Amino acid sequence: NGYRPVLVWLTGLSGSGKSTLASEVEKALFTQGLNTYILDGDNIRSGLNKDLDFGDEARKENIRRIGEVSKLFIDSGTIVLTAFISPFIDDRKQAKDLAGADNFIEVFVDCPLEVCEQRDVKGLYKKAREGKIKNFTGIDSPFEQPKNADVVVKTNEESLEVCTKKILEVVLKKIKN
Ligand code: GGZ
Repeated sequence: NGYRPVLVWLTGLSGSGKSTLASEVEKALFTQGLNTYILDGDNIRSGLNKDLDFGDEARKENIRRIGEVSKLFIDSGTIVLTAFISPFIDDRKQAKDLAGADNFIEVFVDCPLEVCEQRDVKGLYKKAREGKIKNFTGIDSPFEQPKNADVVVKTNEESLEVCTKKILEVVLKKIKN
């Protein structure tokens, strides 16, 4: 169908803006007539991965399965956008190897912990601080920042529009060659 299907992998803390950005980028791609699919906690952790919690091993397995599912979508010619914290460098690398480096775009949704915690859209940071949720990323579970992301968007400094544009540019370039 004339373009290269890619996996757009968003990584970042809870509340950094991954899902919002994925859906903005999807809208823009849709406008161009491109087929897309978003994988996020809402459609993966509630179903396929509902057996997994937030321990290190479970997160690893979460990302492994998401990588495999993403590959199937790519094979079908669909552009995939994933919005998971995906805190470990090795797991993101595994997804990249699975998709193939030529089909993979790593997007670091970079937002300081303090800002994510202030936003606290779902009140989860508060619960984590109170010890009501264990292993919360950024509080008592690690986040390994990407060192060579294809795109870095700073959602606390750049507007949603600018962040979306930055991602879109890289995606459009990649799918055309
Ligand atoms: C991090 C947690 C946790 C813990 C529940 N740590 O902001 P949200 O709510 O909607 O996104 C977070 C989501 C993280 O799931 P992921 O599948 O993206 O994580 S990972 O890639 O690390 O496997 C948050 C909610 O689930 N959540 N408990 N302990 N986020």
